[in-house]
Amino acid sequence: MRFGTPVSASALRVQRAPLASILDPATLGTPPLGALAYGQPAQPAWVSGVDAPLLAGDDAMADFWLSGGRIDSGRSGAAHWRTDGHWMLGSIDLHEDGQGLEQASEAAYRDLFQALRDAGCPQLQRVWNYLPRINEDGGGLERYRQFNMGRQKAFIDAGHAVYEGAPAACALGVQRGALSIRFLAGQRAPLAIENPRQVSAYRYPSAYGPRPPTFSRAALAEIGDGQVALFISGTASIVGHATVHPDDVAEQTRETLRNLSVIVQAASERGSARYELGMLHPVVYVRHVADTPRVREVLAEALGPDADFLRHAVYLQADICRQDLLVEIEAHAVASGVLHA
Ligand code: 3EB
Repeated sequence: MRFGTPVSASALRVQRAPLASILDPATLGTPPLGALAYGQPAQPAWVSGVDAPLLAGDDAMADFWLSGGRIDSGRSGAAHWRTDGHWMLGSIDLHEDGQGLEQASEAAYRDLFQALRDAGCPQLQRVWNYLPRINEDGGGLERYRQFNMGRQKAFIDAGHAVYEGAPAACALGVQRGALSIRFLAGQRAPLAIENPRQVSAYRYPSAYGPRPPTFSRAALAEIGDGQVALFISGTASIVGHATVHPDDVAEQTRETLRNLSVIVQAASERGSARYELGMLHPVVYVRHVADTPRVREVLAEALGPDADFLRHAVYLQADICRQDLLVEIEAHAVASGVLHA
């Protein structure tokens, strides 16, 4: 395969392709802005690995982020980043080294915000968070809840929105390794989208932890050449603020699809770009490997066996941020249009 490059210098593109396609330099002209490789360690320096096991024998896939300009790279504390002057892609892998996950998360996000300043891309568009042992106790508080405390503190200290206007994000649990954060930033603040079926995560009651999570359900960003990107955060079987169908992976998958449909519809009302489930490039995270066939089956029943959604999907094993959640889906899509002013 060959990567399409953006028409204008300030534009951004994203393409999902087999990771192997980058190992053949003939197919790759100049290296992209960066890539997220699912289920694989980072290969060239511009690739960030998402260290969650691939499911069901799929080929290793990656999302390649392509931009028009000349690329500079840099480092801000633990954050490594690449920018073309318009867009940046960064990654942080921070070992806790006994400091506790709250402190490590605060430190990681402090470096993330420093990276945005150093690279000259002040507006966070999308964040991918991977936490080792996310549901384990971290000394009286679940580790995901510790992460939420450190993350929110760092957002506040950096002057970034923790309620309306928070970036789209996902937060998954991995078995081992470092706290891993991947992030995309640009020049203009994206338009945050909420899900009318769900309480905004940043308004979750304190029963879910002393500090709420800092993310919007989705975000829309004009990415140049008349295209608008939709970034959908990790989406699960939550209605209001409660987990529904706690012990039923099939029903959780159906509920997650309902939430995705509602987000796609809400996003289509915020500009002239029209989104449909079939346009999404999803990552499906399954807590129990043994549930994978059932999740695939339910998606095929709901969407049709040849659905584009299924053709585009990457399946990974990961823990979800609540013990009772068995599946979570995040996605992006790109469509022609402009945002409403
Ligand atoms: C939820 O809806 C499920 O902490 O950044 C989804 C997406 C979830 C992002 C985050 C958490 C996060 O609350 C969990």
